[in-house]
Amino acid sequence: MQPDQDGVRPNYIAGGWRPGPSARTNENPSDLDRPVGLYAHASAADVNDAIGAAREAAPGWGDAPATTRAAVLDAVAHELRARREELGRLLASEEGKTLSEGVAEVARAADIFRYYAARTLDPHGELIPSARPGVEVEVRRRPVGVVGVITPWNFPMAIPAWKIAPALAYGNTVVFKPADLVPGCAWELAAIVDRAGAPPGAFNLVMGSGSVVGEALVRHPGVDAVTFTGSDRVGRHIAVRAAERLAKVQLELGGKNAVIVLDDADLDTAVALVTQGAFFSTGQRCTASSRIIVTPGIHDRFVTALAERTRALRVGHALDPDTEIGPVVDDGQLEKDLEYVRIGKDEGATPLVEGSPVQRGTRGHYLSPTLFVDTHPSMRINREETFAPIASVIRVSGYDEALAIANDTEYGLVGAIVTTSLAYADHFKRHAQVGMTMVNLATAGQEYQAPFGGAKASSYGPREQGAYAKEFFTEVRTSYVKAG
Ligand code: TAP
Repeated sequence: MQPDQDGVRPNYIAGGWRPGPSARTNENPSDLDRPVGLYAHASAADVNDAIGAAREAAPGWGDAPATTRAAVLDAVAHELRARREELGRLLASEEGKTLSEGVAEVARAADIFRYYAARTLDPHGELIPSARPGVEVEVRRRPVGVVGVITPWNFPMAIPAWKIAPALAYGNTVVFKPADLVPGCAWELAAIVDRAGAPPGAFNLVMGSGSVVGEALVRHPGVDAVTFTGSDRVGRHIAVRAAERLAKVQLELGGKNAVIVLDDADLDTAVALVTQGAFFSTGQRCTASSRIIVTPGIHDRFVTALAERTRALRVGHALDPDTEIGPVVDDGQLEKDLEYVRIGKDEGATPLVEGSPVQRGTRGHYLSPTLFVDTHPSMRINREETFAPIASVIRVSGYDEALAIANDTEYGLVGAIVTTSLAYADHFKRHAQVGMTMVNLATAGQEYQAPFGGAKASSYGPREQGAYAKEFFTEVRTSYVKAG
């Protein structure tokens, strides 16, 4: 499928490409003078049609042999893997992460589709002994029906993949609304699913804003379940909308993730994993490390080494192979990032490395990273998710205080500890109030075959990824059977 004669890439509804009432330019944050392309916006009527098509396709897709669904998912995986360099460039161009990060994300999406192709052949039922003679109790997992998939802009390929692949694998049909800032990867994914042989209506793409397309999807009685990743504000709104009509909902929201660096930590390991977690992907990750909690015996050495590494980070065009930190996604996010640098200074934090907009060969949203020290846990930079290349160091007296501060947040996505002590590592794994813990590893870098999700305000509903995904994407039916 090529763009239409006006160069606009259309929506994908009921197995066909359909233009929308308007279109939006997909910006390239590394080079504002060279946009990525034009993408159609869907209307609320288009969304209704997509949901109608998904409803019509649901019985056939849900009852299709598992091998049929596996073949489609496998074909998607194959094309994603084969085109990972090209699609990684597109991803880096529209989102701003570096080319190597973009290619790795596409490869990961391919792995996710391949993984869920295999999951279609897992047993999805069990027999429970009955208390009555001659009776059998069967438990069977059935698809939920039509799933609305709503995704954020920061992982334009991986997050859609880890929602769409299990939805389809477990026999659901999908209406997918990507973030308006990154329609490019979503559009390519739709074209790939189409070529992979999904029947008409099994998968639909409706591009456009949250206020029109997202709302129409969330409110529609024909959508049985909504899986959402994004901000807490929108997530809470979606949860209320879903609850009003008793639709299933799964939310992955923000994070304010801590890394505890103890006196006995290996210094190089600590600096490397904090640099990775705090600044790579331009800090635009729900799993970013933003509160770095450090004990006194290592504090000064750690801060000196981290500041040196932070100053040396190369900020630049996402496609430049030398770049370590690509641009911020858009001007609104850049303004927000700079506002947090101002807030931190106003609150009395010391910007040991102060981030500021930087000029490069092309016009883009380039921002150097910020490292705050002498910060207090009550400061806004330590309480609010910044989604920016900003890290702040909190000095503590020892492990107990470090853990208390790490847990003193409304969020609970992931936490890390850097230590050579098995006792502290084990205590942290058991007492950190998060969904995922890391020991001597960065807060980012989760794997698709394991459950992903958080505690407290970071997540709501069943876990994503791995075999745990079936909790959300299936429902259980119990049958009592007596022969003759
Ligand atoms: P949001 O602004 O919440 O947007 C997420 C998605 O929801 C977008 O597709 C958005 O559409 C849509 N949306 C907005 N209003 C809606 C409405 N009323 N009804 C239905 N859909 C609506 O988040 P974002 O700015 O894209 O992403 C950043 C946030 O995502 C951060 O808070 C971050 O922590 C979180 N995040 C969490 C995770 C996990 S796994 N926990 C992973 C990545 C990101 P538009 O495109 O039109 O805005």
